Amino acid sequence: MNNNLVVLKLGGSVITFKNKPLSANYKAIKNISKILKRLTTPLIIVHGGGSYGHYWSVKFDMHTEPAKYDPHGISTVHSSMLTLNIIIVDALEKEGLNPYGISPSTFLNNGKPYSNKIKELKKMTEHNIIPITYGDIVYIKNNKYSILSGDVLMTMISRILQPTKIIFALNVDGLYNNIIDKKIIKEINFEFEKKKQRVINFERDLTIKDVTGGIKRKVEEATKIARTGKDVIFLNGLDPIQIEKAVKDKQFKGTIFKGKI
Ligand code: IP8
Repeated sequence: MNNNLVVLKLGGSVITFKNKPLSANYKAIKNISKILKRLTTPLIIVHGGGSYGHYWSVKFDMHTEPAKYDPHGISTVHSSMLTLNIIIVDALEKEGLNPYGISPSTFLNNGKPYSNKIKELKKMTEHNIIPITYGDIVYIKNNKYSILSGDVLMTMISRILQPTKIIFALNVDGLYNNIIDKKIIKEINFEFEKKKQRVINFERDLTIKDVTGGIKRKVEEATKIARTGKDVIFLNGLDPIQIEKAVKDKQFKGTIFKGKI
């Protein structure tokens, strides 16, 4: 089935300055928006929390395990994510695109993916809308909430919609095989996984802790998606021409997790 659909995760380290609380990287967001304007493929965007959601999640001690968190913390984390979502929506609108921000709570039922709702995202893209969802604090059940990472949302969306391209935009060029010579691993396959080679990246997250697990979580989710048979691409969102190249099947700088069932 050719779905002709791109799902793009904009990492928090690309769209915000993670070492400065509540600071969006407007320039990076604008540069990405300009590139997205040049694409014609239906697109769904997921974005991370960066110095918005992660900052407040740490302050209120909120995590990815469902628990009865401080209601003020729940409200604060969620509203900070709405603020960041609006910044991205505004930037895309300025480029003449038609973004539509959606809270990820919409896709959950008792904390589980609600596939009919996720399928609606695809329908929206067929009529020139770009749905933009994000990592957030979400209601699970029995007064319990949890932080849902945008990386986990990528897996949920990819499993249900089977996109043609699944891209994680990071603040580095891809995954490196070691920290000294900084050589990008071009392709990761299951043989690679078996060797348990270490992958190291350079997300410089000096002040704000990443409550959803940073690069480790991304690698885990990319591996889960690759197991469904889909390739997953890691590239540098601060060099957004790489997004255009990847979408247009041109050679790009980055890492591909080869899909294999
Ligand atoms: O940055 C986390 O989303 P992520 C969202 O995609 C919050 O892991 C609220 C911390």
